[in-house]
Amino acid sequence: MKYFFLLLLLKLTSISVIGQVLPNARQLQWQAMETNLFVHFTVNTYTGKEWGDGTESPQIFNPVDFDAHQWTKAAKEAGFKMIILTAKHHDGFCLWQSKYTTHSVKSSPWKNGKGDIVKEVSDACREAGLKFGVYLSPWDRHEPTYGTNQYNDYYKNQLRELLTNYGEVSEVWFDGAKGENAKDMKYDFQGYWNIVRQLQPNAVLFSDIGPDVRWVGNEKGFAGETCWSTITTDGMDIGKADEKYLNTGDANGKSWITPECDVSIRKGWFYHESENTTVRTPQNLVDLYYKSVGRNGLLLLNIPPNRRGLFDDTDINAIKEMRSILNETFEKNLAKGKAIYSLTDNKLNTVITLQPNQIWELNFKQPVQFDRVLLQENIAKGQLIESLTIQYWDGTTWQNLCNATTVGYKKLIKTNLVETSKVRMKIHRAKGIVNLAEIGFFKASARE
Ligand code: FUL
Repeated sequence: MKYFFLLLLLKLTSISVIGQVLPNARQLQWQAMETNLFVHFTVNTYTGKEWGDGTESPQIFNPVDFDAHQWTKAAKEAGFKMIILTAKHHDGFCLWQSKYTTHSVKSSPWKNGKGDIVKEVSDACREAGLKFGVYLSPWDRHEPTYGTNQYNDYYKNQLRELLTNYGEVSEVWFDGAKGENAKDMKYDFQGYWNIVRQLQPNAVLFSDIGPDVRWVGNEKGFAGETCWSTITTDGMDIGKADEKYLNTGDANGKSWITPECDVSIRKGWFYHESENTTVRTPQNLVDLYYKSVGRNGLLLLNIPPNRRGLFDDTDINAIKEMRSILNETFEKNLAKGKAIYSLTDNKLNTVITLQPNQIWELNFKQPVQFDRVLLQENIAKGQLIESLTIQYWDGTTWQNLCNATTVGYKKLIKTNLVETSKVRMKIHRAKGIVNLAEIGFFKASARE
């Protein structure tokens, strides 16, 4: 009889895992980075445009004080883990010494045409212990073969150069934009991806619909309040995907493709002096963190270098202050030492399991004050939570603190400031037995 129950239990446990869509090691590592930097840099920095038309002279590209170490120092100090560089934007100008075109740094006055921005940035990232990624725009308004199928070969050749000559590349960003003059041409995305898998098997592939990570459906940097890592891409096209669907994902999606929330620290993606007043405040950046990382996404924040090739101090100070505020807010988890150790050890693979409708309670022993809640699932076992409620004890009765839908890698919830000695949580709906990895209660920094 005992064995019967044991077998039944094993069976139930495995049912909860069978059928779940799971992330692979590459995707798990990627999401744990949480915040990465995007860097948009090309001839647009010198023309004031957002989209170059390909007729710009390479002679205008001259970042006289360019220093990749200034970028990596800022990224590192502000806790960003990777820099993704626009090796080529829609204007077709290449920031590296490509063999396949002269429309590049080769024809610029910078370092007498001998410089290579991709090399300097990838080297500096390695030195600083940061990951390095590339954005290589398929849309190319300069290249004469663009619009014909021959262009796919040109693009693949350039991709091979970037993935062969610059050490480890950890992410490749495939933008879906396409020119009006390319109606009859099809980007060979599958062919591009095969090259990445072959040359950089650990690199994460971004496009609107994956295959590894997806677009979040807006350029404002926020994921849906309900945000599933799973989507079904059948019948979807890059450049034409349903933005709302990408934003919230799909509880029943067939593939694990977490959203990346790309957003610029300024109005535009490129540096324009006229937009110096649009740099986001640290508080605004903290809010973006809540709405991206805190909603099961990854924040990809763009900082465009200026004409001298440097990040502006305003931008650097904003990201540093953002990190300092986040560190202060999340420094002291009030559940530490009160909840079971595995829930506050910052490890996703040490968990407690919870059944839907089971009540989990935490006694702080003495009154504490908080206004932020953190939850994390062990996503290596899937994303399971669909809805939950947390309540606090006001001394007489249980009061609602917050409701939430999905959790996934991380859920951050802002609540009213409460003082209490007890909280309890009930998961109403879940796709199986939940692996709760972390729980936290915090008092926000006064600088938020
Ligand atoms: C878009 C581009 O058109 C923008 O210029 C920018 O690079 C953004 C990240 O992706 O599709």
